[in-house]
Parts: sequence; C-alpha cells; structure tokens
Amino acid sequence: MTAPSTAPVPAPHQGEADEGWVRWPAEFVQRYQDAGYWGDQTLDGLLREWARRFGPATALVSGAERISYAALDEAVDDLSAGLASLGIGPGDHLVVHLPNRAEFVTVLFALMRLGAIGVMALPAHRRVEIEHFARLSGAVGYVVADRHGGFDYRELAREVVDAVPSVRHVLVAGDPGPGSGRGVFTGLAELAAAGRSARLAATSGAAGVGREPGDIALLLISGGTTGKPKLIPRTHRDYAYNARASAQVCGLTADDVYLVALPAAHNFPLACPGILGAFGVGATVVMASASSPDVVFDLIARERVTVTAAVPPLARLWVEAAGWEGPDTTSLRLVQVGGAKLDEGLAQRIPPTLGARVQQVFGMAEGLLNFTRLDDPDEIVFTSQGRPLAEADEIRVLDGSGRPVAPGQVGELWTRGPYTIRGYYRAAEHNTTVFGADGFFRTGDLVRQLPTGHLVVEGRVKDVINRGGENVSAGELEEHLLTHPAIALAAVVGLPDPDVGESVCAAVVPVAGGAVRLKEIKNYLRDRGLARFMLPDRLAVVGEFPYTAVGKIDKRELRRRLEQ
Ligand code: OOB
Repeated sequence: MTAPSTAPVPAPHQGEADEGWVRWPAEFVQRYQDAGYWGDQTLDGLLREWARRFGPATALVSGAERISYAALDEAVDDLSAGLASLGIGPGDHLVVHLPNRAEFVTVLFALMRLGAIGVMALPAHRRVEIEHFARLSGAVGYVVADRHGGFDYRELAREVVDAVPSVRHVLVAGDPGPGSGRGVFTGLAELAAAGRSARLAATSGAAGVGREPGDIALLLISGGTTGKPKLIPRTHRDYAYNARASAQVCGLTADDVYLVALPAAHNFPLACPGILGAFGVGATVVMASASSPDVVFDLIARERVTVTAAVPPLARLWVEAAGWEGPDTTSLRLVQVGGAKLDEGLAQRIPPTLGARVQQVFGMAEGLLNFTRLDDPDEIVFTSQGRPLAEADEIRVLDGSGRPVAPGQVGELWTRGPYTIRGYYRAAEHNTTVFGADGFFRTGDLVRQLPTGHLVVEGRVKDVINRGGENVSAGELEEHLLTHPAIALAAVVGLPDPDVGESVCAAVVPVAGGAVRLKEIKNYLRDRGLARFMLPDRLAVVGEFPYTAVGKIDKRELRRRLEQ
C-alpha cells in the first residue's frame, strides 16, 4: 500500500483559475469510463431517452398535476425555448430556489438543456445565503416560487435584484406579482407558453447546445457547518452514475413510487436515488409540498408510495405521529434515513411503526455515498451508516498526522472516487486545505470501519470539545444521553469558559412529560461507565432545537443561542 499523501495542494491546478473548478485528471477519466461508471450522455439527454422508453408512464405527481415522461420532456423543451428567448444560454448561472413542486424538475432540466447551470438553493435559505450564491456564481437569474410556507419569495427576489447587479431575471413559479411590471419578473408558465409557440413556429427544434457529459450539470450547496456554504460542481456523468447506482442499491423499478419529502434541491432526495434515480427506471416521483406527518401520510396512502428519504429528526416525527394516527403505510417498503447520525433506538422503531425496511445513508453533497444494503443483517442496518456505493470509491481513515489508523479505530475519513468532486467551485484557496495533492477529499467526518467494510460515523472532527486539554467527543456523549428514558433529543456543544477554555454543555429536549436534571444525568452517565471527564458541565433543557435548511440539528445556531 502506498503511503497516503495528505499534503496540501501547493497551488491551484492549471485551468482552475479559468474554469473555476477542478476536473478529474485524464488518467481517472479514462479509468472511470473504461470501468463503465461514466457514460456519454448529459442528464437532459437522458431525460429524452427516458421519455422514449417510458413515454406514457407517470413521471411526476405534484398537487393535482400528473405528468407523463413524454409530457415532461416536452415541458422541458418549452421552458428551455422560453429561457433562451430571454437570452439565457450556455454557461449562465441561475439560483434555483423552489419548493417541492413540478417546476423544480422542469427548471432543472430546462437549464441543462440550454447548457445553463442551476445553483440548488434550499427553500429555507434567506437573503444572506441567496446573495452569497448569486455573487459567487455570477448568477444572471433567480428562480423562485410566488409564496410557499407563508413566505413571499418575490419580496426576497426584489432585495436580491437590488443587491446583486448580475441578476437580471426573476422567474416565478406561480403568480409573478406586481413586480412583473418592472420587467425583470417573469412567470414560468408564460415563459413556457411563449417557448412553445416559438418552437412550433421554428422549422427545427431547439436542440441542446452541446454541453459535454464531463461538464457541470448543476451546483449543489455544501452541508458544511463551518464558514459560508460552498458550491459543489456535479458533472452530468458523475451525477448520472450517482443516481443510477443508488437506484440499483435500493432495488428501484418502474413499479416504485418515490416520495420527495425532503427539499428536492438537496442531494439526498435529488439523486440518492431520489428524483433522478427514480426517473432512470421509469418509476413515479411524488412531490410533497411539506414534510409534516399529515401531508406525508396522506400522500403515501393516496399514491401508494413505496420509497422515501428522511433526515433523523423527520423520521422521528413520522414514527411518533404514526403511533397516534395509525396511517395507511402498507405500500411503503423502504425508508432511507441519512444526513445525520440515526440513533439505534429510533432505527429499530421504524420498521414496526412505518411498516418498511430502514436503510441508512451516509452521504455528502461532495460525492461519496454509503448505504446499508437491502440484504444486510438487521444488526448492521441498525448500527452502521452503510458501506460505499462504488467499487471504485477509495476510502482512507487517517489520524491527525495523516497516517492510517489501525483497522477498526476511529479516524478522519478521506475519499476519492468516480462521483466525488476534486474541488469546490471558485474556492481555490479553501480547496488547498480540504483536498490532498492526490485528489482525496477530506470529509471532516470521524468514522471507524467494520470488517464488513461498513462505516460507523463517530462525529465530526470539529465537533470535539477541548475542555482544558481533554477531548470530549460530542457525538459519543450524545449517544449515551439518548439512551436516557426522559431524553428525546440531545446535542452536545462546547461553550467558552474562562477557566478550561471550553465547557461541555448538553442541550436536551425531554420526552413529553419527562424531567431531567444535571445531577441525575451525571449519575446516570457515570453508572453507564463514562469517565468523569466525559460528563457534561451544564445541562440546557430546551423545548425545540434549531434546524438547518434540510432539517438537521443546527449546532452552530444552538451554540449561538446558548452563549447568549
Ligand atoms: C447529506 O449531505 P450533506 O452534504 O448535506 O451533509 C454531509 C454531512 C456528512 O459529511 C456528515 O457529516 C453528515 O452530513 N452525514 C451523516 C450521515 N449522513 C450525512 N452523519 C452521520 N450519519 C449519516 N447517515 O447529508 C447527504 C447526502 C446524500 C445522502 C444522504 C445525506
């Protein structure tokens, strides 16, 4: 085995400055093509093929709309012609900020068909994030819904247009509102209608503009909790593999009905296998306008949903609500859970309450995906976060000085592979700190690998609290706290302390009617055999945790609140 090189990249690669992103070296392109990971089609080219293969089958259900594969492909042609009439074309960036509705899908593919690039903002993002995405990408357009979840996105759009001069177009799903009088606001429906007329008048169809499968298809947002969110360039061919292989691991077929309960713009419901993986096999995708149990259970029963994906706090909500409501989930066969550590207790409650198998997914927008397999033993499914998707995923578990840890020991996960990026978009400086010279990506996740190859996530490198020189792993302490019968949710954070640098604060949400006190918790943990230095210094009992845009517990925000 060659010694892993984790030395920082000395300087941006040639070409990075020009293009703003890092392509795979030629040797790897060859390798991934030869091994069959990468095909020679763009994602919108694949949509054409799916329309031919699955034509009349239902591709998409959103509210009262049911759209066949053939109609979806047509709608994408119409919209892309409309976008082209605004002067939007190859290499243009647009921030796409849509909730789960049909337009999310048509916009995504229409942009690809033009060679334009969507930046996949999440509905919960607000002005600070959107302006950051728009500036960083040099966006010419901003695509929003009129209103969603009690928020008027057109008002936000006005602020963004004023603040970021490159943004010339605001495209609105629904009512473009009074802002349309100022010229920059256009309704997506009228744009598609205009595009349709133009297409019918033209002698030849508005064909794709010839982006290559190795070009950027879309920019995902990093889930990272340090600094500003990064943009993640995913190419057509790496993302197509991502979706296709994920669908295979889930045994997805044309008979499946996939429910998008998480925000569609997130990698998990978009391509793991999500929307793109479902389309690839001719399955039906159902958009949930909200992820609440009432909305989700209604859709599962009405559409006979077979597969869906959730983050752990959402899965907990569903499990608890199912206990009360007794929903009809007889169609459901698989619930994927990922995005944050799923505790074993919750994992075990999913099959009996939701009537489906659980699959743990440990993934990241940067690429690497790990899945528990459908035929893994329960023990593995409940206690591990899965094993890598691809044979060609290279995994290294390294200690702080870049040396491999002994098998089974905890270390930081580094990875490289056919769908893991080689650099963030327009982030040459930051890239030198998180990508090794050999292209390995430093995930920041602490893991240990089981003899079966499955990974167990033990926390984040930065989520270790240094209390006077002693290292307390937040993730480990959280797992112990969660075994306490009165604790529903736990998050451990370090708070500034004049004496020891950082003190250990356990924030907990008690179970309904549950009471917790620091002294009793410490006794409980001590009885479980925890060392004295692992015990929390403070206990914060809260009614609710703050959540990130995709619904993970937001520790940064929690820390900020606790510090105040
Ligand atoms: C998914 O992607 P991101 O980019 O929002 O977040 C990635 C980070 C990982 O580096 C890890 O720290 C954490 O989220 N994470 C997990 C986890 N899945 C993700 N930590 C523990 N257990 C898990 N199962 O979150 C994402 C992307 C694709 C599929 C699923 C999740």
